[in-house]
Amino acid sequence: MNTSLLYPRVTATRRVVSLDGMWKFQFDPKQEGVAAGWTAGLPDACSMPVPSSFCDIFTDKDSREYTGDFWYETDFLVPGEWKGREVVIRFGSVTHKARVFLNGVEICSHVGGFLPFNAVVTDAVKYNEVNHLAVLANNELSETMLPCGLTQTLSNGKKVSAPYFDFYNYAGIQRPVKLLCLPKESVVDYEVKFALNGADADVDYTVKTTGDGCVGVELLDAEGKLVAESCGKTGKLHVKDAKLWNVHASYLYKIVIKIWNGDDVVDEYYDTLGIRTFEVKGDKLLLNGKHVYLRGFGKHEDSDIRGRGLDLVTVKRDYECLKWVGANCFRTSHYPYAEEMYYMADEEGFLIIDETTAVGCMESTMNFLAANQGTGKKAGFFEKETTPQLLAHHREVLHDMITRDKNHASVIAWSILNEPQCTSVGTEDYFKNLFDYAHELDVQKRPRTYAIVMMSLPNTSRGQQFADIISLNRYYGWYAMGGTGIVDAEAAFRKEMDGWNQVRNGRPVIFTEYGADTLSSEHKLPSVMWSQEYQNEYLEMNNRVFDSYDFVQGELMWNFADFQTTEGIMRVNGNKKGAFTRQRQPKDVAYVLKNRWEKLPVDYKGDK
Ligand code: CKX
Repeated sequence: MNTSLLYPRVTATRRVVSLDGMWKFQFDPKQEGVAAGWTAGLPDACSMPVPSSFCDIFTDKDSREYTGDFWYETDFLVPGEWKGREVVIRFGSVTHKARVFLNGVEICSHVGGFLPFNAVVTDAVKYNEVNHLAVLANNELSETMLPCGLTQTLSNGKKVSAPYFDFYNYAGIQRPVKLLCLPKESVVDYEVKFALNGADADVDYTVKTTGDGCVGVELLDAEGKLVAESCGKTGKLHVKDAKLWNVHASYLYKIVIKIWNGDDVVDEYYDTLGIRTFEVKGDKLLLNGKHVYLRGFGKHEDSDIRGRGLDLVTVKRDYECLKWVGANCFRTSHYPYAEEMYYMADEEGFLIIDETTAVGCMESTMNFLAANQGTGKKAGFFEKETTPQLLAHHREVLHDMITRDKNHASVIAWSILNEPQCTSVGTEDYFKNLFDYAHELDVQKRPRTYAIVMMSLPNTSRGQQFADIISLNRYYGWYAMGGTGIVDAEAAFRKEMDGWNQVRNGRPVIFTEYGADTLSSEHKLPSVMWSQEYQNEYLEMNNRVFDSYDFVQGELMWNFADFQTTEGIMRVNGNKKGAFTRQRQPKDVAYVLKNRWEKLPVDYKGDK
């Protein structure tokens, strides 16, 4: 069992071969594949690119909306020189469930569609020969798995997804697949925490390995010069005149970890490392001890045709747009993103609020709007017979997300849930368990938060007491009091903010969502809802409110770009709250944001 979630790297002791490309693919609506021997070869397969979501590639609706079991297969050769070493197939993500078979033998299974897992195939591979890899995946939603939803059966017998969340249930092998060759004794994980002492910094590290060999750790600067070294599985690297990682001014060191056997290097792993501290102090957010005001978006991994499949062109374009508009932060709503996104944030100096897949934790009526929110009366989502199962899965997701992402300088906070039903008593045990676990897992003790749905108010919201940052998703002027009602929306918004001020106990408040659906085709003077003019007016009203409360320390608009959802009367072929279109072109509101965010000082509302 190799549980290492380290990002794959080629070093003197490690090899990485990409298995991405055109694979074979077949739906299995009758779940007959295993019994019928499909692990040896799919009987009626078509081609399918990996990574990608299969859905939007097809031109017929049954295929796009397909819900159930589906198969992928490919062949690959394992070099003979790899004999005696550990051979692993690393999946960046398979949405939502996977069973992996190599040469007909079941190797492992995995639940959860947005984090990596390893299939250790050391004993199942044939060297210098072609190996046959088959993956049985499933994209059904349930209430015991994240994200939550239902799987329904239509009268024609076809299954469909009924998400409790507002994004399309894209599925497939959506992130890269890599074949790894590792030494038997290898680095499994490492973690770091930082302390700044005047101009210097201390990096406390812990390394996990599979054996007892001597561990040595080196820190190189951006020019490759050794600046600190230490030995042992735990230790301290003292960095003189440390160059700190900062917003839009990143500086990345390289950490090199080696396992030694006498003079021989048994394993070597390296990673990039930004030195920085991040903390909540009173109602301020401090990066390297200096105040920072967050501005940016909630995002999605979502683009035309590719769906949620990793597309580096889109990743790069998104960062270009984020820089252009003056953003410094985004939330990985509503799942951990592909690792490439975090490495680029480290490089570009962006701040990330890293979110688990806990979205849809409410029984909803229209994908995302719950009937019983805010009443505090009905039995809650976390008081079901199945809650223990959900909690166990949620803990696994939190564990793997923090394990995978904890060393990124860009990651400043953990968002443990998005818009859960959180007005009933059961919320508290569920939340406490996870919020405590996040602190246990993260040596840097990053602040923990969750995005609070608009119907959970200061006096009805249970669970907010566990958050280090209060994150609000608010839609005054859109879902509540929209159109001409926007005049009253502002007053109602302010009243609620006064309420949060009463219960926030000195903590900062940020907005993790605010936004208005807007069609890029619509202009209207005077404005109407859905027009670009209305989106601007909506934003101006929200900005006025944000600016008048000092404890508001961040604004992440919903959403960075228009994105796909399931079809329905509330959506025009997707959610249109983007500042950019789905094709990443600016709507008018992007210029309003740019104008504001470029003028706001980094330490806006900091201590004078
Ligand atoms: N928040 C009333 C979660 C997001 C949705 C967003 C929306 C909701 C609002 C909840 O995933 O897209 O409706 O635009």
